[in-house]
Amino acid sequence: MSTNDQNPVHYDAVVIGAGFAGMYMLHKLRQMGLTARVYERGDDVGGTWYWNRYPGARCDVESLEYCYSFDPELEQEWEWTERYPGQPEILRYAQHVAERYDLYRDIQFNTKVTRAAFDEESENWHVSSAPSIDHIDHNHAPNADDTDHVTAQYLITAVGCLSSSNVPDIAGIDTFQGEVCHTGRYPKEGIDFAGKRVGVIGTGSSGIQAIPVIAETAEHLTVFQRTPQFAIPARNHPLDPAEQAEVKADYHRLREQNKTQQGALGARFDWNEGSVLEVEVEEAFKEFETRWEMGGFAFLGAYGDIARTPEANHVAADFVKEKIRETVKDLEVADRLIPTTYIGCKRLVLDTDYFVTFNRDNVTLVDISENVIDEITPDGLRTADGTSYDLDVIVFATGYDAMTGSLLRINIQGRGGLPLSEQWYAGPRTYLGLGVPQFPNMFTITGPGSPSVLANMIVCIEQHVDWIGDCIDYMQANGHRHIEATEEATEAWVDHVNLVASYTLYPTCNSWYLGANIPGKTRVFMPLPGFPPYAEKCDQVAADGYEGFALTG
Ligand code: N01
Repeated sequence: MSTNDQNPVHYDAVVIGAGFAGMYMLHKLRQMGLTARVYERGDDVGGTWYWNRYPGARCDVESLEYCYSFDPELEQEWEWTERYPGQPEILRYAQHVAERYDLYRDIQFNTKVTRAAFDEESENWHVSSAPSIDHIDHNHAPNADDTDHVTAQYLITAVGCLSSSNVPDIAGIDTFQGEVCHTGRYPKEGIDFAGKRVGVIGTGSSGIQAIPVIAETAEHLTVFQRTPQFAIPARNHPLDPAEQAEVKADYHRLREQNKTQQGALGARFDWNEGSVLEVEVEEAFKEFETRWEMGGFAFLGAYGDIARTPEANHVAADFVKEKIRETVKDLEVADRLIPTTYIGCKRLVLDTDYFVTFNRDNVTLVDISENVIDEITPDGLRTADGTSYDLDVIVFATGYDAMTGSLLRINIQGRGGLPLSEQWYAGPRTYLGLGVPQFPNMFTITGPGSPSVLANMIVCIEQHVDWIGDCIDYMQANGHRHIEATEEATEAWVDHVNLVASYTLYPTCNSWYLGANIPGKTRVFMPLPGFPPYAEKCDQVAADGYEGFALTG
């Protein structure tokens, strides 16, 4: 629907993003009898799973837990095929959901929201959008005349925490004559690596998943590593139909049990609360070995203090370091692959054949921690020591401007034209990760200050969408037109997030949780560890008439 400045169409809500958050939000708003328009940069639903089509892309949360629970029929009818869902299967699931609930008709694809401003006179959000120029096909030319304007009472951001790609500003990047891509903007048609010299820059979750698969066909793969990462085997496998049936027979129980877990996942694993420091190292290693064979995040559940206590963390880290040394034949290469951070301090990666890939003759590891990439050249790249690497393809697996990047690249203005970038100049400030002072009726699904990336994202999305729906219901029932987080509650919440994080080892390394991966980004811990107390707090706030929010109108 195209509208203009003079006569904008009005909706109850505008939702930005048609990933899992935006889709469920739209469904919820419709169930409540509200009108909504969803804007999406891509040409289909799926969000992160629409964009991340790189080889090996797979979720690290198990299929049976990484799916909606809001409709028992949906969770019963969808059959997952593998322990962890691969990108194509998750995208099919998202498309199935969009079709099943007839969501497509209210989603405007290939469109990016450029500006959203709260107008104090009309007391509505004014939202401008334009054709997306960076959508995956790169075939939609921008046209300023195409700009759409609509108004809405509520602005709901569902932009994802990891969707603003970080492509490092390396000299000469535009001169490269070969193919170049970022894992988070991977071309739909794919890339044929056969017979090519490929360079992958970055060894986080995306790089670690892509590297073994690319190595299988590339003539030569050079991995440019700035920081080595801990990785645990995922042990993906076809999903046993009997296991799936067993879970589905009592799905509700698993969902409820997951909500009692710190990460809102993995309730089927045994999470041991004991200390690794109270057992002999041999016994601890035996336990780690069992969990290593099991695969997945169960490894971290071996002992309760791994994420909190440096000495406990060292024991778990030593186990994984030993595994790396056992796996990688060239000891010098093994040494370069061994992380020096606490395990789990950066997001723990689940891998499939990552370390063993470095035994292949066609794979080279280049340490760029000090010997940085100086320049990208027409034929490849050159590192600071003067070595040139001839490449046909460069894959940036360099991550994201996480949690805030996707919000700040939209020109969002609150009361008095206050830009969100100004409100957040010293780092993101939210109340509950849901509301921002001076930005009335704006809700940020899985925003900074909520567990989001530290927990099962689908559980976090459902919890936020349900909370927002209840909140809007409450406002309508009580004749309120506005809700706005107070400064005091926000101040206290930001302090709380920092305090909780300080009890963990998370803030000790240069991770994207802290914004440390983006040059110049304010260093502040953005997500809140611990789903259960957070959900309880949100419930309490609602039960107390939205304590910490000002309700007016
Ligand atoms: O990004 P990352 P990602 N020059 O930021 C390096 C989720 N995810 O896309 O560590 C050279 O983790 C950077 O080095 P350093 C998951 O939550 C989930 O891999 O900053 N190198 C790092 O090695 C994950 O944590 C899944 O020193 C540069 C890498 O690039 C999050 O997304 C799959 C550089 C970036 O790693 C992000 O993962 C994929 C530069 N200028 C992603 N800048 C699953 O579900 C950055 N790097 C399994």
